[in-house]
Amino acid sequence: MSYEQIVVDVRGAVTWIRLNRPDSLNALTSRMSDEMVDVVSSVAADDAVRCLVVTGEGRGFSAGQDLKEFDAVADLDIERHLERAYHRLIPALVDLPKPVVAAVNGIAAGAGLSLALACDIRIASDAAAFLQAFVRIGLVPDSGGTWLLPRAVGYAKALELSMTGERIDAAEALRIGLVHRVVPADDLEKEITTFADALAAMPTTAIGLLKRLLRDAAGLTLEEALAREAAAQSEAAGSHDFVEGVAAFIEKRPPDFTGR
Ligand code: LHQ
Repeated sequence: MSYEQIVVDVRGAVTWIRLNRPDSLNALTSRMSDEMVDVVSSVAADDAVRCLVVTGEGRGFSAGQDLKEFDAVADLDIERHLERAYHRLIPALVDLPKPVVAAVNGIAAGAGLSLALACDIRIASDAAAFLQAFVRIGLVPDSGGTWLLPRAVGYAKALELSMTGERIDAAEALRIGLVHRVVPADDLEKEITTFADALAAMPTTAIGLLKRLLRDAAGLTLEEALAREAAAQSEAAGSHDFVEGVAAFIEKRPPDFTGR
């Protein structure tokens, strides 16, 4: 597939997706969503890729659904549209068994915020801002917004942000746990590069497994969670990286993980 609305950049073991519709603050179209799903499935299939970064070109991360994409919103089959676009894209990122980092360079609104939330780690520029924009246009959160936001900031804050559609800045996003770190805008690329390279050098199999464990644990009893942990631990313990991790510890040297 050739990409028209995103730029894909492979830098060593890290693949970068850059949303590339800066004039509309990277508002999401069906085409853009298809392109991202295509990259994520390639990343999933390629052992050489051990981290994915998602960022935006220009002053926006993503302003959410492109509200100008449809001829007439009143005639839109919204359920079908959501299923076709977001119900493929959001799970593809959440379920990707590799670390995914959002480099939130600017505003993240509506489905654009869901996109950031579907990434495992969010590092924001101090110029970023966030809004659960749906209610401002008479909609409810979609694209995973009801599932992802409370997991990041807790139920009470998620309800407040969803009900008010309030815009918050990067400092407030950090305070409530919506992002993991805030860095000066000029340093974002450098900071993300360092962080993503470090994640890509980690034991990728274990990271993929622990992502799934944590995603699922909230709905389980303790006994069920223990059973899932034990099954995943058997898988992790079967990896070369487990053998290497223990050997490196005993030999008092840094581990050389391969992701396998
Ligand atoms: C945009 C957009 C945009 C198109 C800025 N679309 N052009 C799913 C299924 C189906 C339908 C509906 O939705 C969904 C899920 C959702 O994501 S719903 C939420 C959709 N997003 C929004 O409602 C956010 C709309 N945008 C805004 O409120 C503002 O643009 C924000 C607060 C994001 C940024 O404000 P400013 O920094 O003041 O920028 P701006 O408003 O001047 O925007 C710059 C340009 O980007 C402008 O174009 P223009 O040609 O006038 O320069 C906007 O029209 C365009 N743009 N968001 N979502």
